Amino acid sequence: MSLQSWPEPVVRVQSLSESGIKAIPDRYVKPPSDRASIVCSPSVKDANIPIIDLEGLFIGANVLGGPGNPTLRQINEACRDWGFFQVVNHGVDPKLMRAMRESWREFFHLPLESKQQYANSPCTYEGYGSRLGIEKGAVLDWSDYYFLHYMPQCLRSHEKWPALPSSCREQIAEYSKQVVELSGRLMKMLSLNLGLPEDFLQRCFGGEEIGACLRVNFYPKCPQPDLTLGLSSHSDPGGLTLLLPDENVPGLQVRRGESWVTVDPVPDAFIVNIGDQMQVLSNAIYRSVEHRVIVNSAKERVSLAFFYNPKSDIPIAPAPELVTEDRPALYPAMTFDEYRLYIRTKGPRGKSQVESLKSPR
Ligand SMILES: O=C(O)CCC(=O)C(=O)O
Repeated sequence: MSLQSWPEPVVRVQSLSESGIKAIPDRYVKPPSDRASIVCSPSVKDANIPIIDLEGLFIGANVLGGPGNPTLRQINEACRDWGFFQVVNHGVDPKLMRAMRESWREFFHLPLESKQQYANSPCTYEGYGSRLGIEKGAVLDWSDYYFLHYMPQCLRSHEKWPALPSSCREQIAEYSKQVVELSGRLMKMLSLNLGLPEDFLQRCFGGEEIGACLRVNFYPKCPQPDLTLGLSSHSDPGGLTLLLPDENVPGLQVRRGESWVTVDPVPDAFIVNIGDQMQVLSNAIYRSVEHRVIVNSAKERVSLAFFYNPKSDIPIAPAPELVTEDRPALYPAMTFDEYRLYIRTKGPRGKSQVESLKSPR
């Protein structure tokens, strides 16, 4: 299989949705076991991922308080148990967050020709896209997206970011700067919670040379939401994800045992989740958890997923400090470049990749 081009002509889901079709094409119909209509078990019906207030936990880049700090303890618990949490009072400007989300909504509502000039290929995935994975005949998700690099600096190319709406490029730059700062603070908190020096995880990720990219997801209205998904179940391949959801339209579901919990977004919060690289580095003390997105017939949905990843060519393996006789290293070392080829080729597939890596005991 070649990552040079898509195996079939690209169909924009938004165009399908706007064409007024009453039934979705077979390409988008999921097998019954993957559909969103599976009822939640009563024990998780009212559950929601933890909401954590970061007020007063840091000054600038400095994290205040040690592992005994109640907020750090909450974060530690959330990383071990849910793999997901929402943060409020996180230091990123809420006005900028809202403006950024609205600019992207505007981008997706531009005429098709304006978006097509950014059409992406599976070679880098940068630009305007409508599928993940290059398997011919694969069942597809009900969404379009835009993917771009912010870091490393050598991959940042403003020409690959949308020129319209006119404020978009400037907003992307400022938003990404602020979200990278927040991610850096979270990395410190996670290091401390693992009993490691506060710069430990950042150093493992390559220090200043981390990777950071943004995927903006657009989920158009869907005439048969019960038959499909906006994004199939997956765990994120990278380090940490900071998601800015659509405030008014829930859609993200997080796996909880055999059930799925629909996240209720808190205004101006980020939804943070642990990615596979963090699961590997922490030797599975922290868990990357499967999630997926459901769609609906009444409202479109926009979300911005910011991925904070290790430098792409350094080997990531369980931290020796977290490997013991009782808990041997669960994963072999692998670079993120090697690791992400799996999702880029096969598309989203639950947790199959990180699980398949587990070293035989
Ligand atoms: O749209 C969402 O809520 C989640 C998006 C997501 O999981 C992703 O982009 O990887």
